Amino acid sequence: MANYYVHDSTKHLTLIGNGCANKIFDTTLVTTAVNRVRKIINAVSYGLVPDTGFYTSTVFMGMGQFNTSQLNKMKQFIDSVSVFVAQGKIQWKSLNEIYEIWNTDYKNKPFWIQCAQIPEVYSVINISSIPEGFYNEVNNSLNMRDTVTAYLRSTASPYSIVDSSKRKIDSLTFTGSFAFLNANSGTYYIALKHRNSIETWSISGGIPFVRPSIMSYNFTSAQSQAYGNNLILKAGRYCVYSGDVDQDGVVDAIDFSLVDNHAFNNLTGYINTDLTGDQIVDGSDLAVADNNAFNFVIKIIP
Ligand SMILES: [Ca+2]
Ligand SMILES: [Ca+2]
Repeated sequence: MANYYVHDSTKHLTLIGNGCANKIFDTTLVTTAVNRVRKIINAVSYGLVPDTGFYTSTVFMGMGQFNTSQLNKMKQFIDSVSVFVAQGKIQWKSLNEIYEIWNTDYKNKPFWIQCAQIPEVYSVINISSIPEGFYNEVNNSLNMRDTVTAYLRSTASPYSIVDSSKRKIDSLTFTGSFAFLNANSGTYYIALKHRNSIETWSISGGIPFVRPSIMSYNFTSAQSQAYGNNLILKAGRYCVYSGDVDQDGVVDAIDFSLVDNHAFNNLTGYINTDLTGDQIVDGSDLAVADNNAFNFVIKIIP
């Protein structure tokens, strides 16, 4: 076994296999070991830990304790995580393969995390929302995935912020999984903020929230899903109003002039005046701002 632990001091590898370790003893329940794997998969998928690298996890038995009972547990563990392997969420790698990933694709660095650092108790709301300008009616998709911040707010004045979560809304499902670490069970408003949309709150009176659980809320299914019915219908889907470039809660001549200026200068890229999400500021963005300014679109909150 010793060879597996030899470190080549001429290579820049200094750390390997130091992820959340699963030690399987005679007394260890297989479900405990499997749940450890499930926890880190969930934490990655909900953005609670970084998803820009990979987590190496060692699964092993105590030295000198290799016996039939442990061998059987190891087999059960391997069978139990095969569902995650099939989903592409985990992979079996040799130490050599992990080293090669580290060596040839340095930007995808392995993370180091203790089992105890993986968040365990939190709630998730799968929130569906469409920024009006980003919605491509022909493809029934968003022109880009973009980041939205969801706040949980008290239903009693002054409607203070209880928790928040930032996720990308998927361009095909119009949904993001927002994890909330702090909020206790109760009734809250969801307040959605997006970089160039009108801030939009959930249905009057708030929504029930259970910790821990997985819930969903859909801002696209009906106009009444937003406080004050503050949504616009576009090709059968309700969208949050676009055009609040300066994020002051109103779409007006100031937003229009910001878009106008950038359109005149042919600006491109990830900029807030791109109301359609196609990375270009032009007449189509102006049309959205113009229309919503003309219609006095404002945020409507309790
Ligand atoms: Ca504005
Ligand atoms: Ca655009």
